[in-house]
Parts: sequence; structure tokens; C-alpha cells
Amino acid sequence: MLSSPPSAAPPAPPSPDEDFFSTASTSTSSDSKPPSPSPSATATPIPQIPITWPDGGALTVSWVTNLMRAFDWASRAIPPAEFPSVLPVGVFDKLVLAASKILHKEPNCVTIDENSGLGQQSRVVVVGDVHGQLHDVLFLLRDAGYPANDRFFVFNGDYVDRGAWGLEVFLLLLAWKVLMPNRVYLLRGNHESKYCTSVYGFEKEVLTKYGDSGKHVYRKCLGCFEGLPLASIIAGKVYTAHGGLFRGTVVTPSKRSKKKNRKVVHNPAVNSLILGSLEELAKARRSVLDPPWEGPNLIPGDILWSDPSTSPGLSPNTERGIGLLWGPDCTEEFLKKFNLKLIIRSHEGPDARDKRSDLEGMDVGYTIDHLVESGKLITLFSAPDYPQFQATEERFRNKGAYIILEPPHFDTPIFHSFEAVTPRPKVNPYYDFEDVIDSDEELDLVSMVPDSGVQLPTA
Ligand SMILES: [Mn+2]
Repeated sequence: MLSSPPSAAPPAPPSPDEDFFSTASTSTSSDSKPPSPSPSATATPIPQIPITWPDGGALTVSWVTNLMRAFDWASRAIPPAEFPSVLPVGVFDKLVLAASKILHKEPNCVTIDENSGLGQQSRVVVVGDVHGQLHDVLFLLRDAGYPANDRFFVFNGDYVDRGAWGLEVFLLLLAWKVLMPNRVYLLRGNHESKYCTSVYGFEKEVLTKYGDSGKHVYRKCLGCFEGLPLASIIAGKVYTAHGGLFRGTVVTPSKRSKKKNRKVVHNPAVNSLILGSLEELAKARRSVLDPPWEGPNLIPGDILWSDPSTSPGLSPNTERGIGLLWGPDCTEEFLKKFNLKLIIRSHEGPDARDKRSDLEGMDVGYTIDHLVESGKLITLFSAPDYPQFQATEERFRNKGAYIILEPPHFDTPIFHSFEAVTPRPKVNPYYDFEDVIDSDEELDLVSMVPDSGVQLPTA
């Protein structure tokens, strides 16, 4: 129960561009330290809660900014179990339904070009993993500027898990999507799945925040995850996806038939792995709770889980147990074949990079992994001071980054690194972070997939 809810205050209609968390952080293009917080910043307008669904159902910029402000306020002022007093389950339902309808209609690979309104005044902001770090996402949106007619956003997935405010982050991004479906694009990450969210905190977070309605809310979120598209192509020159590249299918004549019947052979022997095409991506079946690591539908799992390597060729990603490793030669082949200049993928934070000897550390929010004749491959990670919960005293203290793509060609990345908002409100983690420390590799799929076969990845 709320003893003194802010709704008791006179409702101040928010304006779209007011500075509602102005003391939060600072961009680190400069070397200055983030300012110390002042939680009682007088400039902070009080949010209107509980959130209600607008009459007629059309969201406005002020509705979305009030939602962000309400989440920010709630993260500091009330226990997680009182979250429904901010966002009642009925309003959650309407938001997720509106977003799901839009998302499920989008193609596997969304295109952002002249036909979608990209012009010579436009900018495209690309964002990597954010992992439930609400305050850093709020900072990023304010730093880059909110989505607008001339400001597109592409989010590369991993909105939830590990951080304590995955639900808030996911919902505020859905709100922007519903408000501006042709300016905001939300791609799927490997954490937008049943198996990741059951291990890395999101499921428990939702159950804690919504109590008796928790199972319902979690199920609706999973349904929405299934609708998220897998990749984007910006201005015909930039490909983005959470993990990266993916395999193609090898078509061989069927042995049983002498006629035209051809059999599609999936997941063939390792030495016959070939790079997938955009045509194959367009046909993949993405509506799966957990992208499979075996069987005929491997493109979603590859796109969400793969990593680049400095060794040439395509090989199974044995470290993760799902997806591929691809070399600079594959980056070159993909860029050249589809006339692209840039691949922006995410998926590897400072913890993952700490364990890789062949690639740079994720200290400033991005790395350039492949530099080839046709262009480059970049890893972009947007969660600073990640992970939120760590078993060791020592932290990575990494910066996060986002990329801005500008006209005329939108193919030259401009990097913006930023520090974490400090201090984060104190909360209990929703997962046993000491047991899954630094790992995306310890997922126990045996226990999560009861009827799975013998060859189990440890993703
Ligand atoms: Mn990931």
C-alpha cells in the first residue's frame, strides 16, 4: 500500500522535453566524472499515477514521458511488490496487446529507408544490450534525444534479465514502439526467451512485481518476445542483429526420390556450414518461445546467439552451445553479397569479452571486430557498469555506448560512450547471480527442457 502516493499531488501535465532526470548522469565524451546524485531534484515533475490507458487508446508523447517518469520514481520510492499501484495490470494488458499487434506484423528483417521516411534530415540511433538497467536507458534516451519524426531508433535486443528493472525497460520501449511504430524498432535478443528469463531474473522480477497476476504478465511478455523481429537493414547499408550472422540451408536431391523432390537438409556436418542469405532470413519462423539449437529452424537461434571470431570460417559456437562463430571472411562475404558497409551486433558485454583472448574488451561500449575490404563489423553494448549484480568486489566499470548514423549514407558510425547513472537504487537481485556469475554459458537446458534429447547445449 502506498501511504502517500504522488497522485495526491496536483496533476502537472508533463511536457515532452522537460528535464525530468537532469541530474542523473553525464555523457562521457568529456572526461568529467558523473555528478553526485540529488534524488530530491526540484526540477523533477511528479508523475501521475496510477497510469491509466488514454481515452480512445491513442498514446501521446506526454503519456510515454509520464510512464518513464513514473517508472523512475517507483524504482526509488516504492517496493517492487507495489508496482501495480503505478501500472495496473489492465493497463499493462492494453500496452502489450497494442505492441504485440504491431510487432507480429513486422518482417523478420525490418528495413529503414526512404520508404519508411528516412531522409536527409534524419538520424538513426542504434542501441545495444540494456539488460534492465532502467536509469541508464532513461539517460540514453535523453542524451540521444527521444524518438521523433527525424530520429529513428533501432534497439538490438536484450532488454531484460540481470538488471532489476527489465519489466520497466521493456514496457517503456513498447510504449515508444506503439507511439511511433515507424520510428522505433525493437529487435529480439537471446534474453527475450523463456529459458533465459527463467534463469537470469526476469521471470522472478515479474512474479515479484505483479504477485497474483505475475504468471499472466510473464506469459504476455513471452508472447510479445515471440513477435520481435530479428534484424534490421538501415539505408540499404547497415545490417543489425543481436548476435549477428546465421547459417543457410543446404539443399540436396533426396535419395529416395528420382523426381523433382528435393530435400532440405538442415544442420549438416560442420564442414558444410554455409552463410545464410537475406532471402533465407525472410523465410525463417521466428515465433518460438526458445529458438531451437537443433532441427530445421536454426536461423533465429543463430541470429540471437552467434559471436564473431578472428579465425576464418563458420563453426558451431561450442562455448554457448547454440549459434555460430564466424570469421572476418564471412563478414566480408555477407557485406559484399548484399552490398552493405557495416554490421552492428551486440550480445557480448565486458564479462563475455573478459573470457575471449582474440577480441577486445568491452570497456567503452563498442569494439571494432572485423575490418575487411567491404566494411566493418562492430559490437555495440549499451549497459554501463554491467552486470548490475556481481559476486566479486571488483567490477568491470565499463561504459555503455550508442551509435548515431547520419545522412547522406548512414553508413559511418558515430559513437557516443556514456557512464552509468549512480548510485542505482538498492534492490534485491531476482536471480542467483553468484551461481551464474559472468556466464551466458551455464544455462542448464536439461532442467529447463524436460523432453529434450541427448545433445544439449550449455547456453
Ligand atoms: Mn545477448
